[in-house]
Amino acid sequence: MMQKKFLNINGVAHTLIVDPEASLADVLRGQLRLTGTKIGCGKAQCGACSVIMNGKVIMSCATKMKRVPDEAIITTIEGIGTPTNLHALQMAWVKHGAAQCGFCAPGFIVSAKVLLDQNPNPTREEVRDWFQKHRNVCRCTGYKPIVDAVMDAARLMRGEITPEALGFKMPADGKIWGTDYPRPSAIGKATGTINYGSDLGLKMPPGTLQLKLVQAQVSHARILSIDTSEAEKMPGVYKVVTHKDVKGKNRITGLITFPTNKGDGWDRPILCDEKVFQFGDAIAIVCADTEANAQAAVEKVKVELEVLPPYMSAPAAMAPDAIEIHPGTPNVYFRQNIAKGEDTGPIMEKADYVVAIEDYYVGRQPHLPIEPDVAAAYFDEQGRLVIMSKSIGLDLHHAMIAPGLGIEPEKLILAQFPAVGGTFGYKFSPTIEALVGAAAMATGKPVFLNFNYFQQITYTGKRSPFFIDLKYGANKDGKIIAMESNWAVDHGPYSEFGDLLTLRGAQFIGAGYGIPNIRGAGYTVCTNHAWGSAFRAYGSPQSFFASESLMDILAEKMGIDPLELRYRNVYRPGDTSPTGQPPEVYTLPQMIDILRPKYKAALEEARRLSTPEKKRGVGVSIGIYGCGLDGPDSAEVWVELLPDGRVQVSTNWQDHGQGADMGLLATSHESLRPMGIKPEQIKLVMNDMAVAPAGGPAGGSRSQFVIGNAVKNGCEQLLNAMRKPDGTYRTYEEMVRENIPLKYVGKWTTPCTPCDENAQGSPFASYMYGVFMAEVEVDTRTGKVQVLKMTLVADIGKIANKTVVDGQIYGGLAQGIGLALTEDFEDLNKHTTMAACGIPYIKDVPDNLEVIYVDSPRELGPHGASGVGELPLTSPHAAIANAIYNACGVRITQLPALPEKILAGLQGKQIPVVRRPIKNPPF
Ligand code: MCN
Ligand code: FES
Ligand code: FES
Repeated sequence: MMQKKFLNINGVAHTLIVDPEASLADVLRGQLRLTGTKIGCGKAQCGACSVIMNGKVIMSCATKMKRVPDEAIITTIEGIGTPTNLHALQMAWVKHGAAQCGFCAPGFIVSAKVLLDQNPNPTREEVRDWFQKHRNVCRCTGYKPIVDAVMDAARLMRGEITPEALGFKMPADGKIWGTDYPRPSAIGKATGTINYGSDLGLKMPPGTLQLKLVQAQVSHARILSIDTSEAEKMPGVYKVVTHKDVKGKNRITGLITFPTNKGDGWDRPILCDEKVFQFGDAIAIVCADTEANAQAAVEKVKVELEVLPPYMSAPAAMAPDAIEIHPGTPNVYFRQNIAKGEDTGPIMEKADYVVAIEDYYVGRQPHLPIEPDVAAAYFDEQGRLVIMSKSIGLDLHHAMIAPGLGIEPEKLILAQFPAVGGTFGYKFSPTIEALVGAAAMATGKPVFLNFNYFQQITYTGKRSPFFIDLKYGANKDGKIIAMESNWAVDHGPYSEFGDLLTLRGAQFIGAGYGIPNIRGAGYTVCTNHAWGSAFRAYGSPQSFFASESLMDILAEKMGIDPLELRYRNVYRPGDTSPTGQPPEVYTLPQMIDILRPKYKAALEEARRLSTPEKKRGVGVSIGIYGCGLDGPDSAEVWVELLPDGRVQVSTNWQDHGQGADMGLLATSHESLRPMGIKPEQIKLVMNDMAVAPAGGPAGGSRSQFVIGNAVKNGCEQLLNAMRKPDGTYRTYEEMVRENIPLKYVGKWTTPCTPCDENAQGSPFASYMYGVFMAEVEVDTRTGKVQVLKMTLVADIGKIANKTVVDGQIYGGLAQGIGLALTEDFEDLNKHTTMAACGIPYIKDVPDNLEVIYVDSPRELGPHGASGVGELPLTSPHAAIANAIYNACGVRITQLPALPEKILAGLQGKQIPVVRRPIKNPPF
């Protein structure tokens, strides 16, 4: 039964026929195509769907049409301002980089509009209170840029500043490199006009099939039969696709590169055939005319299973009686040794100080982008299958899914949606690309699939937990002379990149210190919990949690200050990394010098303000990460002079929200600046394999460094071709007249050597370095920790865009706070919503985030730049754990540091821990 509604939406009177049970969000987006309003959690937890109704902020996902009063006055982001007529809030959002992925921006902006209507002169704390109350969540920005934007918008609305103050001021030298030039996609994001996957999905042509998945509800099982006959008869159903319809090998290949891996990398089905390996595994795809019809038919697919024991952690899967999850491949399928310098045994015996820890554990951190996973597929006019998704590795995923789908590589094109609402690395793995591909191939029709948030959480990859044992031996001066490590990686059921991740343990446990002698081994373990995918800082948060906690333990044992102990040990000329590589810069001592006075002041303040109920503490840590894929890493960029004098720069520098468009523009502009080009004369062509070459995946904080160098190379070739003997530059017409080619292929490869079987090598040509400081307050009655301030002294080389890098760091620090205190994906019954997974809301993240950059140009970096994306998440959580200990004497060994663990520690009880894995398993 439908209802007639009279509504005033963005100043326009609408008569609508609606389903009273439909949500306002669905009506706005689906019926009115007002796609600026986004749907994230779908459960009144994130505020992405916020709109204004009769002067109040409401969550439209949770507002049924029957509760929308007749003649309601509704304002969506489209009613706030437009690209050519921006509202003050939108101008300020652009200025402050408050939209990174931008998926949260419309919800925040409409929410802030009501705040400023009610309170034109709010304090920062009032702004924070407002967003806390209205549950506006941002996963990218760390919130600070959003508060900055609201404060500036309020100033503009009060007439205290002019709109020009929020615009970009071009410096006299015309240089945008290193400035706060706004990213090209900022206006589209702040106005809700740029299309994300779910928006484009609504705008697909008639006849597009809507897909829903039949997913496993158990974690480990043998499939006995799949019966689709009843489902196929359901209304609107076009076809139910199973593994039998997949033309190729029906496997996603992990492109295994390590010969000692006991698996073959062909372990992940596109659609399950013989076994279910984890909860949520896709068994069938219902293709129907509408989402509702597809969902109804999902219930009718009959799957007969023989349920097997699920191994939900590395210890369980390593137990001697555990069966092989992938028959024929042992559950412990890869071992990575590390051996640097001399045998550590005798050195430990002679060491003045020896400290050791066991089973340090960083859990299965969920990525929690606000936008759930989404993909579409269709055949183009050349008969090619085009898959659009949130992929951050288009060319990589192409190679991973083409054989499984059974498609000729040249017949498959991958592209990103125009905007992607955050991935933080989960999209380094293909997720639903092969599913939409298989459905399009089986039906010949355009298809569309959008996960809900439950699916996003339960069926995308997660950070892989590490269990780490670690020992340091130090001399009487506190110099670490030997390290012994042992680590087990719970990589879930799919092996893709699991060997590489295990190698990260060798590369980053103890990184930052010139430890001359190291022995250890890491093991990759197959389990039935969520498959391991990349997560920002991949492998390093696990590594640093152990090595940076042990650093504090050593300092305490020696009776010296933890920052000073680090100062004695950090890389100096002559030192090498755990992989035996000399660092490319030696900035860590200088960085500690910068932090020292702030650290002393913070300790002093903590002492002064501590009370028995609220104990304060300060902790520090070192964090390092490499920029690049391991070993030689390449990118390609096309640079072409266009007839109108503009230069077109094309590459796949995939954007998750980090600012690929800005990085490409700034780097191109700086490289082409000698010809006097303006930024608006550079045309970017990005993230579509049909029109742009491989830049390589946007992981490993590699893009600015690696793609940036290819950009520079291509631009230099064009400039050389355009340059006349007198030093001026040819026009397009002159180039054509002189028959000089207009298009140049820029290429660059990192001069790296991969690590050998002892993890020795030079895997990365540039690193990012950070010294973190956390200031916390522990409530001794509840065990709850509040982070009061985070400080990061950062060496990221030269900066391409200041607003972008600030935003990257604030956002990464916020994720570090989540990792330290709240975030987890462990319990399949509990950790199923954004809030239950522990996403930090604005009041969980301090407004006081301080970043200090050291100016240290990289010789190999494009215009001196290194990377930034992952640095802020390398070890902020270790600083927080150290600060908790400093505050109240409780040492948390397994994250997250939930209140109950801290309370147990305060009461002298055993702190609950995850089961311990078998040490040195047979291999
Ligand atoms: N940059 C800069 N100056 C430098 C280094 C980088 O201005 N010296 C800019 C670059 O131009 C780019 C950004 O900083 O806009 C990040 O650059 P880089 O460190 O090279 O990383 P990538 O572009 O390869 O991005 C990936 C990185 C990773 S691996 C993850 S995971 C991640 C991240 O960046 N996921 C993100 N940042 C994210 N930010 C958002 N909002 N959403 C994600 O999903
Ligand atoms: Fe509605 Fe999250 S609150 S989508
Ligand atoms: Fe807020 Fe990405 S910018 S979620």
